[in-house]
Amino acid sequence: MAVPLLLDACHSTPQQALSRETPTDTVWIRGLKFVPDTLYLSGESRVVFINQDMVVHNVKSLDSSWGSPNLPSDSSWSFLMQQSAAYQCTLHPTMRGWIIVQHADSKH
Ligand SMILES: [Cu+2]
Repeated sequence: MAVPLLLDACHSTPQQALSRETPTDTVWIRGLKFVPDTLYLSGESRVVFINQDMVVHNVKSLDSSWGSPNLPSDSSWSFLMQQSAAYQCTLHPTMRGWIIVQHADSKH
């Protein structure tokens, strides 16, 4: 009898708390491309990479400061982006993408 209430609470609150704290953006991996290849973030944001291809990909920054494990088809990986970065799939080095973190406190 208490179960429906519990489920309802789980469904509504954590989701809202998450989105208020950290905006989330998505980069799709499809057709041997990162889509969008350039992602603009207004401040620090969590980025989810979703591999929609039939082959394994990964996501690694060119300066090696962060990177995903190999991502099988239909899997995803997320990372909190704090600064701009260029990244690639090391399995397919022609696959390149860019994260641009725009900070609101930029000086004039
Ligand atoms: Cu790849």
